[in-house]
Amino acid sequence: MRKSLLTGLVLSLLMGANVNALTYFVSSNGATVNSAALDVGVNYTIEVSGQWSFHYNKWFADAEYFQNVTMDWNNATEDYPSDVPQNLELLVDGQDVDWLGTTDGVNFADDIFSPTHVYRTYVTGTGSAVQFQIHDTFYGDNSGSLQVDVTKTPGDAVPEPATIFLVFAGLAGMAGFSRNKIKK
Ligand SMILES: [Ca+2]
Ligand SMILES: [Ca+2]
Ligand SMILES: [Ca+2]
Repeated sequence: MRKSLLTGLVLSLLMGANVNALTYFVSSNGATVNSAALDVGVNYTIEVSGQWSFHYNKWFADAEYFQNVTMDWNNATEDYPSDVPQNLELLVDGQDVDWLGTTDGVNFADDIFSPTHVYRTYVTGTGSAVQFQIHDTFYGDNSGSLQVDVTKTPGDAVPEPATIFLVFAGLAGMAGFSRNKIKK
């Protein structure tokens, strides 16, 4: 039992060191989704696409904007109310994100509504997973999900020796842990 647990931990560590491109689907039912562990010091692009609906398919929202009173995207609203910026959007690690929008699919910038509903943000890996969740005050009338793609940002150098060292440090730590448990 302990051996299989240890094997699982080792495997997840090794797999975490090889995150290149991962796709997740985050439901509008409020469930949280954890990514694989992101490599320490490596820069990742998080790209979100799609839209989900609230109030029984009357209104739609994407990662950052949502439809307001006219029930169409011509009246896309970024933050409402302004003091609750996390309302109706995709949170990362429980926090509101200034999702970068695009009108040409190439350049991404803050405070831009994406007609294609594609948004990006950038994070640096810490060795841990990042968590995604669609935030709402009432989930019972929602449907749909957002697609989240996590990829290594092109052109960034990968600190392989540091990553390998961390994996071995983790293995050594676990070996010490299991030895101590056996002694008791
Ligand atoms: Ca928003
Ligand atoms: Ca936001
Ligand atoms: Ca709702």
